[in-house]
Amino acid sequence: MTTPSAPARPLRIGMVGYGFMGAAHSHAWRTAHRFFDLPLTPELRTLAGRTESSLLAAAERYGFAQTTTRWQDLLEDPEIDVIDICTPGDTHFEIAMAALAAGKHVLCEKPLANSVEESEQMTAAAIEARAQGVRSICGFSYRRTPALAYARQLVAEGAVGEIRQIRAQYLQDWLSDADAPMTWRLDKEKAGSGALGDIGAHIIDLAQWISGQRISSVSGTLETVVPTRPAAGDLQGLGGKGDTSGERQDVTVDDVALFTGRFESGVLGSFEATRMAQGRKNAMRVEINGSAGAVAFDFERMNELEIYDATTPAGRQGFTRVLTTEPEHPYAANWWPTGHGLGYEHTFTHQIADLVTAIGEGTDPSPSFEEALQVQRVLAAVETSAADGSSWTSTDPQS
Ligand code: SOE
Repeated sequence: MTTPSAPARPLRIGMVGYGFMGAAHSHAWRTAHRFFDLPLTPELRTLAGRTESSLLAAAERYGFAQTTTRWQDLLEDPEIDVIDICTPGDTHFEIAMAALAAGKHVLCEKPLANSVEESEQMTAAAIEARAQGVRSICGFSYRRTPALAYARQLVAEGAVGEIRQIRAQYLQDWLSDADAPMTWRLDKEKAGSGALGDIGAHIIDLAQWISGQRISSVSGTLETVVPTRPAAGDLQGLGGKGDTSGERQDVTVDDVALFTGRFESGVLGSFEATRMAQGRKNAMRVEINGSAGAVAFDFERMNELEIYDATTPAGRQGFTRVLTTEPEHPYAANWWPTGHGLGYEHTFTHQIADLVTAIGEGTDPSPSFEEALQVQRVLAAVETSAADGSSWTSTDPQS
């Protein structure tokens, strides 16, 4: 009889929050080392949250060894290496700052914080901590979708030629029902903004990452389509059914965010983020049109990338649907045989695999807090522009 070789040194995780993102992250921490060769083996040590009963149930389900209702306990535990922040945006600043000061590696959900000021301080703290070998990353998990990572590769290789236009949409419909109940995602104090920061942040990050260019100015409009919602109700997934016989509360964020962005090179991009797009469940779409071709992606078909080669002879031109499940595609070789697709959860597993590799190898993972701060600047500029009648607004901190 033979026994498997000893596991790599442990990397102990303390997580704050256990909602949708807590579930996605803990799944990733549990599985990453089973599919990727990692220098360290993640261990789910302590889960922190406010409500003891649901916290205990979540810890059991997700596989954490222990729980605490004080997130500060995670920082005081010398055995915890990483603080994973899966809470609403209004708590990111305090937890991340304390974690970095305590010398813990930090994974912080997106958007980085609820304001540029907080993001700037978090970034400064992350840069300082980096000098001590402390790593930090912001959870723009969609970067780890094989098709999107492949799109970036193609664009960098020049497959689309010079970029002419960028088009990005993030369409969901879980707020289409005017009687879906209030949630923290509709409260500006907690979430910072609405569709703009929740899902618009993803397409801003992706458009900048895939094109390799920053957005330097924006002109935008924000709209709250349903101004009040039932205060209570039955939350199912993200939306659900509100109690229409009771009190209604004000929605203090946008339901729809539309903006035009100008990239550093002068290229124009159009952006749409909405949770009101009836029928669109998680249609996160990015299209890059260049002088020599184009790439187009839709998360509702996440295992495919459409590639257009304008140099193909006329009559045979058209988008080619490439199944990005092959060993040649980013991350795919670690999973299933040819053609067997991946899902939403794998993007998080890839994020953890990359983060653990960076921690183990002593390198800096991306998206860094600097990159997340740039996204935050775009979000803030869109809000300023919208408040100012869609005026063109710079994302440059000096302007
Ligand atoms: C809700 O719109 C949400 O859960 C976002 O908060 C996530 O970032 C996105 O991945 C899925 O949709």
